[in-house]
Amino acid sequence: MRKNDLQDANPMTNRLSAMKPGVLARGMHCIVPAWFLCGCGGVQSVLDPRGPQAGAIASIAWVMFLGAAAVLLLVTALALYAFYGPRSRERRSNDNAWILAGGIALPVLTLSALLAYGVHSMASMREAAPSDERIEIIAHRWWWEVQYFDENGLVAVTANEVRIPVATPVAVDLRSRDVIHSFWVPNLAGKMDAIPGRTNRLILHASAPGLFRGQCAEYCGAQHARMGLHVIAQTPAAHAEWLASQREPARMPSDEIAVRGQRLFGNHCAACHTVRGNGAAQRSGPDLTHLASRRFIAGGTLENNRANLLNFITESQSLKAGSGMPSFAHLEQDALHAIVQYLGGLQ
Ligand code: HEC
Ligand SMILES: [Cu+2]
Repeated sequence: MRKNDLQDANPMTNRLSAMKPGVLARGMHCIVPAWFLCGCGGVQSVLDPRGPQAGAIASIAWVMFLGAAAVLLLVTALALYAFYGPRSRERRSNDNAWILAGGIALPVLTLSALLAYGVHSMASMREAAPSDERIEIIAHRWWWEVQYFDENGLVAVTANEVRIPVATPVAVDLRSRDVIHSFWVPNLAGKMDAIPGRTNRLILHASAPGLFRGQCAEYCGAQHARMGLHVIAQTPAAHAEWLASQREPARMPSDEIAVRGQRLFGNHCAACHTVRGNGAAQRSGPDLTHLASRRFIAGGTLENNRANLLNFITESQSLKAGSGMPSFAHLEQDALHAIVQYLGGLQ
């Protein structure tokens, strides 16, 4: 496993590993204060909600945390009083009253209040979404297939990148092709499992435009850690424009090298990939029709640029060992360049 690849794509790992090991170890010895964790805010953090669903979850977390802290303080104060308080027999109060009040009434009241609050907040998370537009996400080991539907059916297919219009609740139906995965974009919503043979619905709702990282949250095999994704929330106008361009078939290659790349792609790659309009229509790997319009490849772990594309095609089995993408190190350099030239043109 090459450490640097992960660090490049995940600023959180970057920040953690940038700290000296001693600092991290010392941090673990004391109880890590909540604000220390907030320091990791922003990228993939539940403490930095960017939509109503994630906001409700963050509020529940804070209320539970403060409630638990208040109970801890009360119990600690009582324990200190018992140890160090006045000892005279006369001041001893009625033991049974203490047990009834502190052991039964108090927990029943506080826990019921927290439960009622939690159930109420959960209900507010089940927002209704417009039914004619939805997204279907199919989890694969170890990448995410993303299908966009409108009222007439399937519109476009992408991978590892989910685009949604801002300020609109979007229904996401989750399925799995192989084992149980879990879809989690902490800044926007809670976790939802993707289970083979089942469809689970989740609502994604971002209140402002942005790029939000997500991660498979259920251990699903060797490359589970490299099964990331990004959600891009954009203005409704930009979203409509983007969707219209994704709807189109792939661009035909214009220069000679890319034409050669297309032919090589047909020989070596079309058995697993779709490039709509160019003949390739297999689905065991990501749809590459508009590959060049995506920000990341390989489960959100590598930025999408020519160097990384070339690297991934030749070394996929060392970058993402065990994945369904074979390494193509045996191809000639100019053949690889032609393929990358072709892929780079798939806007
Ligand atoms: C045996 C099936 C198979 C063949 C053949 C294959 N691929 Fe793949 N490819 C995959 C799978 C599966 C993935 C997803 C890997 C992952 O991220 O876990 C993938 C991922 C990719 C990606 C990254 C896409 C993304 O959005 O993350 C690119 C680019 C790619 N393949 C290009 C190629 C090229 C070019 C060839 C031919 C030289 C090729 N593939 C041949 C199965 C295949
Ligand atoms: Cu997974």
